Amino acid sequence: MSSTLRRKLVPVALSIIALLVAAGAWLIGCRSTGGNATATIVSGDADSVIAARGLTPADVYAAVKTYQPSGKKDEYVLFASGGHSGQVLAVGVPSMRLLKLIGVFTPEPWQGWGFSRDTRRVLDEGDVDGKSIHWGDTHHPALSETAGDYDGQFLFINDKAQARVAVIDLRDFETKQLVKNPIAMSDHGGSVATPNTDYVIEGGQYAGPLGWRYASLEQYQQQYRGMVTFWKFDRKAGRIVPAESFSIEVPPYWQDICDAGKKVSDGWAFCNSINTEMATGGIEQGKPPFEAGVSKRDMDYLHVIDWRKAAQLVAAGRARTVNGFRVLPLDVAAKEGVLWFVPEPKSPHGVDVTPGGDFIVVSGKLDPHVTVYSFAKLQQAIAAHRYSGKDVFGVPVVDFDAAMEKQVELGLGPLHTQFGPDGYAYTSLFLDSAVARWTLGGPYASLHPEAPWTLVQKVPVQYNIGHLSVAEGDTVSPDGGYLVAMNKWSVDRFLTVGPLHPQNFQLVDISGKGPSMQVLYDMPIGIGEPHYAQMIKADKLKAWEIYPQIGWDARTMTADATAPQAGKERFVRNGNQVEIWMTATRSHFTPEHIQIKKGDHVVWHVTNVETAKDATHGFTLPGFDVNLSLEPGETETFEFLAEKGGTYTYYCTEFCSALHLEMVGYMTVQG
Ligand code: K7E
Ligand code: CUA
Repeated sequence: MSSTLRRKLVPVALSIIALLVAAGAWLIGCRSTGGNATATIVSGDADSVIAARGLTPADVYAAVKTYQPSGKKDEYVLFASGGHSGQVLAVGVPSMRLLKLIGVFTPEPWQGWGFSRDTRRVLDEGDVDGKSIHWGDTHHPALSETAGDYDGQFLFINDKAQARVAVIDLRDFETKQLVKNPIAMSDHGGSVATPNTDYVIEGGQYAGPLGWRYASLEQYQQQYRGMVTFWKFDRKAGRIVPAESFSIEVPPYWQDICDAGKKVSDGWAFCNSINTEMATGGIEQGKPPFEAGVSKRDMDYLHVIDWRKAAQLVAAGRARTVNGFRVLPLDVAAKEGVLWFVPEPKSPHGVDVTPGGDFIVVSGKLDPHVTVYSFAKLQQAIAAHRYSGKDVFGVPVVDFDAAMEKQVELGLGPLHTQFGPDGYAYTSLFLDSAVARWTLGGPYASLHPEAPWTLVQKVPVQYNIGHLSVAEGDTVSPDGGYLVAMNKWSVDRFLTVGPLHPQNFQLVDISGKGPSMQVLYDMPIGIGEPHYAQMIKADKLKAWEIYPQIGWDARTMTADATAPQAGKERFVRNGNQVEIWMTATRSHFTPEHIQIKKGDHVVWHVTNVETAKDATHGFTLPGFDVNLSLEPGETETFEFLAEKGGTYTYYCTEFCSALHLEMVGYMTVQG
């Protein structure tokens, strides 16, 4: 609504309200916040509230579709990237209630994430050249998969800024590992799980000399490179194994998004690229700026990768090492049948494999179409050497028409595509601010009455949608029903909270057929900026309600035999080395007095010995940057050097009981 229009409507709205109040209507209150607030403080029956709030039948439908009666649980959990907050959001769908903000690349004090010795050690695994980096730019979460279906065990997410990947264990929703990519400083095409989570794919973004050593931009074509990394995942250990992982060296084309093949295309990976121009910018020297240089060509290259073949070549010793990491050289990848290119239009962003693995859908930001490639045609073209040539690095370029199945016109700025169970595809339209529903052809054509490869409906979203996520939408058997649009702007949708506006998740009903999509719910998120999300059926998650044993170490996911236990609390001094074993229960710590001396080095363990669900205790030692979250059974450790004398009160930071304020102790440092 324009502000002029708003100014005109406010007095009108106010006089209507005055009329209703004067008439003794049930409207007993309203707020005005610049003209677009509807009265909410109304009493009476449902019909009265609907009338007073001016709700349309569509509004009422949206309300009853999303409302969860108190105590009722959601059907899906959306794991959404928290963008440059470095965190992950877990959101219940369809209620869009925020369940948890999982600390990943950034310290998060409520969870004690980064404020104990061992959580800090995990964060430190992401150090870059010995420097602590305590934030990340999270883009693409990936749930672990078994036979192409989300299995609810692990979640992976990348940090675009530093090319790192995190492993989150979904038994306790905590981050267990960070790995820093040893050969690249930025990533984007990840995280993507292969259909059995043998590998987690991390494609690069901005090219650089491998290992980010120095090389002049004059040497861009000779020295700069892209990469696609395959991190080996050990499901039993719940860890990525860098020694069994490898990268493929690729040209400095700025790889963008990757997806893994599935079913018929299992064993393959597909990545966009955006800078086959190899533009190097330099606007300040009168050269074309990156935005012009990078989007000069009509076509960039979809990278087609046979990763099983790459793994075989690496195992056979064909890799070289960069920073101790195995890298399959570009010339080997090009010659030995690992890497092909297919032209893709125009400033591509988004590559998504259909549930059967049979088509690869690519969007070009500057092309109103999505381009659909057939995996079968691609294979035939490769087998028959139907190439339009080679790129300057010797990589064969598959003839566009030989691999292309269809181009479907959808609208302006198509980005990402997801799939439903019914042969529908959903593509975000960034410039149109809309979600397009369209029909797949080929083996999916019989699933819907409309013509194949046809736009069915565009539903407006607010505004500038990036990714979208359909329930189980990245699996071999999507659920559909709900779609979440992740929008970059919200401009006029929410109360103003300063110039940094909330970002907006919108829940879209896709349960019907044909042109029946409807926006159900707006959810501002308190952090940003979201990129991708995956939505899993809630009953696939087998999260623990409580740790299995007292003295549980959430980093190793085992009981720690040396952890403090009730009745065995102690204080041990060895010269100026002090070690403390403390327990927490409602509503006291044992011990309550800690007396140390200036110059002591202290190692302090605390176990929450509770066995009741949700009986979490906090522990803070003020002035020492220590804040623990001790879930029932959990043990944590912190260390510090007592550099000066003083008196400190440690206390429980969770309001755990009526006598929570009394859950406290004194640490005196003599000296
Ligand atoms: Cu934001 Cu997938 Cu990083 Cu598109 S990406 S929006
Ligand atoms: Cu324990 Cu408050």
